Amino acid sequence: MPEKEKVSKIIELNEDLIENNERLANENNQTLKKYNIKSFDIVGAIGAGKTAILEILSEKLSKKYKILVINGDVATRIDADRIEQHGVKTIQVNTGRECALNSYHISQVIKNIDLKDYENGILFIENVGNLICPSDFILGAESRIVIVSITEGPWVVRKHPLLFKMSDIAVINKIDLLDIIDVNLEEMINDAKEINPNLKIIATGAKTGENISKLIEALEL
Ligand SMILES: Nc1nc2c(ncn2[C@@H]2O[C@H](COP(=O)(O)OP(=O)(O)OP(=O)(O)O)[C@@H](O)[C@H]2O)c(=O)[nH]1
Ligand SMILES: [Mg+2]
Repeated sequence: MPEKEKVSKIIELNEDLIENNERLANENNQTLKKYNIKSFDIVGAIGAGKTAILEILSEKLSKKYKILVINGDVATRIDADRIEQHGVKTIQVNTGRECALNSYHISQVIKNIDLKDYENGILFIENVGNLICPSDFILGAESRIVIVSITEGPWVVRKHPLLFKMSDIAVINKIDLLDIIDVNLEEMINDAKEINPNLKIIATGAKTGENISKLIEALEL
């Protein structure tokens, strides 16, 4: 096959993949809505604090809501175990060579559990730590939260516009380290606003608990 045809075949395959993913994501969304489950897809850089934030949210919200966390991780269930220590049920999905969850993973999980157990509750999905791969694969959650931290450098927002465009809430975490890391938080916030003027942006310190209540407000929980 000539090189040009090969390339267009690959593009076609990719488009099919994304289209199929979207179709299944819509089905997931409908299923979750049927049970009135509020769902959040949490994406972000490796080590930005996704699990740390989920630990605090689990602690603060589990008395008010039934909560399920789906943890995407390449190989381990370290994050799921951390979250379970806060009395919240988790389901681990190991993605192996895949650098993001996709809607098939989520559909398999929600098909194999009794969603009635989480009726009127919350589903948090922690995606695999990655700022690139998840942008192509929506999961069917109601809202997407992107989490970065100041330790990824002052340009982390600007360098990953797609995820910020596709998200509803942006969290800039680890602000307890502002004194020792040379970044301008205002500039990072402005970068995010410029990319997506509709974003709700919260700067948090998961270690200290700073602004977690603002995040809960932004999540409307
Ligand atoms: N100082 C400080 N450390 C934090 C904060 N949030 C998380 N950490 C630390 O950063 C490290 C990574 O945090 P995780 O919560 O595992 O990050 P993650 O985004 O879930 O990481 P992956 O799932 O591996 O992508 C841990 O050692 C946390 O204790 C924070 O707000 N401030
Ligand atoms: Mg994690």
